[in-house]
Amino acid sequence: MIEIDNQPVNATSQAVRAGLLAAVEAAERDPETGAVVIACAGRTFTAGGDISEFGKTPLLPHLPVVLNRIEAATKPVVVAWHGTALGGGCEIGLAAHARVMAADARIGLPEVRLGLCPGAGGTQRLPRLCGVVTAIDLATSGRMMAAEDALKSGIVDEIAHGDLRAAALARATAMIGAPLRRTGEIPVPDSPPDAVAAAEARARKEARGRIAPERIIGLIRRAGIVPFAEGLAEERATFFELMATDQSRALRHVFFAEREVGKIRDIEGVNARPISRIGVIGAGTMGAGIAVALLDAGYPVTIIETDVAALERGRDRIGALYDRMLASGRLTAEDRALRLSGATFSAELADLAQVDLVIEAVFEDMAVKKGLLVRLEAVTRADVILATNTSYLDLNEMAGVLARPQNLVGLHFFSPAHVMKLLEIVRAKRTAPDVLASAVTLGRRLKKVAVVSGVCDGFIGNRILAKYRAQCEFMLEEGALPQEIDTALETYGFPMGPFAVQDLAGLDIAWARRKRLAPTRLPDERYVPLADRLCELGRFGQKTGSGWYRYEGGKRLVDQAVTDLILEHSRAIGMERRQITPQEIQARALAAMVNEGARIVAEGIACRPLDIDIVMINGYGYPAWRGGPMHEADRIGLPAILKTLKPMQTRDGPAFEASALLVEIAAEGGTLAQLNIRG
Ligand code: 3H9
Repeated sequence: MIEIDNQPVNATSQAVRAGLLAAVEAAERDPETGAVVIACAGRTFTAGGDISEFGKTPLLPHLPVVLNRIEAATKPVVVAWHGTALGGGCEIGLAAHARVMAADARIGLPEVRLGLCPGAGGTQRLPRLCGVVTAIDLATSGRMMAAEDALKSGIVDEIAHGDLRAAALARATAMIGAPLRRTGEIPVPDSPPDAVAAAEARARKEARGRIAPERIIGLIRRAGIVPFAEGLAEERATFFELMATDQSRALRHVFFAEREVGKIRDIEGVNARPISRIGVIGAGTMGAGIAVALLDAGYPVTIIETDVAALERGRDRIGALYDRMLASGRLTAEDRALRLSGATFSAELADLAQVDLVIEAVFEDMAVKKGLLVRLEAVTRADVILATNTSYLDLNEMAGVLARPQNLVGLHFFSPAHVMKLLEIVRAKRTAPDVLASAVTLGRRLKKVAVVSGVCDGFIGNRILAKYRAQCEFMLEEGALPQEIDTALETYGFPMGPFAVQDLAGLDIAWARRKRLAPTRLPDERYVPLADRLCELGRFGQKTGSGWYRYEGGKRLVDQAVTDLILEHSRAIGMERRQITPQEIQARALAAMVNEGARIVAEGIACRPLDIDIVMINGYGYPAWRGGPMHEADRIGLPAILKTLKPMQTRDGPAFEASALLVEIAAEGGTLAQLNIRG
C-alpha cells in the first residue's frame, strides 16, 4: 500500500512525485510485494498538480514520468479513489492497471478551468478507457463525475460500497500473475462521428473566448491517430504552452482569489456565532430563492409572509423551484421531500423568537425595512443576527433604529439566489466582528463565493455596474447602437451585453429607482434618458416583448424603432454621431469598471482589488479567463487605462474622473495586484 499524505488536498508537489516514484520502484524490487495499491490520506485523493508551483520551472521527477513508470510496472498497481480525484490525481488512476472508487467519490479533469489541458496523460489515457465523446465532455467542461457514471463509462473497474482500501487490495491481489491491462496500450474505441461532432460543438459553445477547450479537443482527437508516446509528448508541450498564456495566468489568479476573499484580517481568530435555525422574511422571488439556498445547505428555515395568501404563494414559489430541479434531474423526489421538510411557513413574526439568524428580503424601501427591523428586534433573541438583503440601501442608517446595531449585517444575494455563486456580505460601521465572521461561515456553508463589502450606494458590484452601464449609454449617444455595444462586449467575453441583460432583467425596476433618485442627481452629471424613453413607451424588456430589442419567438431582434429613437436623441442634444469601434467600446467599458473599482478599494469598501475581480466574475458575467477587471488592468497596464479615462473625465463628468489611487500607482510604475494583501 502506497499512501500519499500531503495535506490539505494531497497535491502532487515535488516531494509527492519523488515519493511515489521511489515507492513504486521499491515495490517492484521487493520480492515480498506482489501488487500495489495507491491511496491517499485525509479527506480526499489528490486534487492534482500543486497550482502554487505553476508558472515556475517544474522540479524533477515530472508527473508524466512517474505515471509512465506506474503503467510499466510488472506488478499490478490498483488505485483507490476517494473524495475528489482531480487533474493529476485522476491521471495517477488512469495510469494504474485498475481503478476502485468509493461510492461517494468523484473524479474530474478540471485543468481547463485553469486555462490548461491535462498535463500527465489525461487526454491520451482517458479516451482509451471511455471513448472520445465522454473524454471531450469531461476534459473540456472540467466537471466532476460520480462513481456510478465512471463505472458505466468504463473509467473505473469497481465501486467500493464498504472499505475502499480493502476492496482495492483484494482486486490487486486477484490480479497477481494475470496479464496487466495497461491503459496506454488500449486502442481508442470507435465513436459515432455525429456524437463526437456534437460533443465538440457543445465544448466550443461553452468555451466563449477560452482557448484551452479547443486545444483539449485537438489532443483527444490525436489520441486515436498518433502512437501513445507521441500523443503524450504533444500533450506535455501543449500544457506548458497554455501555462504561459495570459488566460491561464488569469484563471489561476481567480482560483486563489476565490479562496482569498474569505480571509479577512479583522475576524481572524474570531469565533462565529452558531447558526442552526434561520428565518427568512418575504417569500417573493428573492426570499424564495434564499430559502431554497438555505434548505439546500441543510438549515431548517422559517419563512414569514404578511398574510396567509402571500404565504401560500411563497410556498408555491419554493415548491416550483424544487419541481424544476426535479424535472431537470438535479434532484430526486426523496431529496425534494427531505429539503422541503426543513421549511416552516408562518404569518407571525413571533415565530422567529428562537432563530439564530433572520434574513429579510422585503420590498426595497428604507422606511419599510426600518420598521421591520424594529419589530424584529422586539421578538427575537438579543444575540440574533439580523441580515438585510438590500442591494443599495444604507445599512448604517438602518442600524440607527436598532437597540443592538452590532447585530446587523447585509447579505446581498444575487437572483436566482439558490443558483448564483456570489454573496456580498455588507459590513456596516457597527457590525460586530463575530456577526461578520458568522456571515462568512454561512457563505461557505452555502457554497457561495462570499465577498465582504463596506456600505456605499450599490455596494461593490452594483456600484461598478452603474458606471459600466452609464458608459455604455454614453456611447449610444455618441454613435454606437445597442447591438453593436452588446456584440463588442459579448466578443470581449460577457455572456450577454449590457442592453440584452437589461431586457432580460426588466427595465422597470431601474426606472423606478432612477425616478426616486432624480432629485439627488448632480447638475453636471451626464445623464442619458434613453432607457426612460423606452419605459415611457411600455418597453420593459423581454417580459413585454420589447425593450432595447424586439423579441419574437424567444429571438432577440434589432428594432428600427429603437435605432430611430437613439438617432433622434443624438440630433436633439446636438451630438454628431461617429463610428465607435468594438475596441473602443471594450476599452471604455473596462476603464469605467477599473476606475470605480479603484475608488472602491481606496475608500476601503472592498478589501483588495481581487475582491472586485471576484464580484464582477461571479455576479456580473465578467469573463473569468480575463481574471477580473483589476487583473486585466494590470495586464494591459495602468497607463493604458488612464489614457482611455482621460477624455472620459472631461466629457462624462466628475463620476469618471480618474481615481487618485490609479494615478498614484501608475506614476510609481506599480500594479493593482500589489494591493492584494490580506483584507
Ligand atoms: C493538474 O493537476 C495538472 C496535471 O494535469 C498535470 C500536472 C503535471 N494546488 O478549495 P478548498 C488549496 S492542475 C494547490 O478551499 P474544498 C486551496 O488553495 C490541478 N493548492 O477546499 C486551499 O488553500 P487555503 C487540477 C490547492 O474542500 C486548500 O487547498 N486540480 C489545490 O472546498 C483547500 O482548498 C484542480 O484544479 C491544488 N491543486 O475543495 C483542483 N487544490 O486553505 C483544484 C486546493 O490556503 N481544487 N488547494 O486557501 C479544488 O477544486 C478544490 O480545492 C477541492 C477541495 C475540490 C479539491
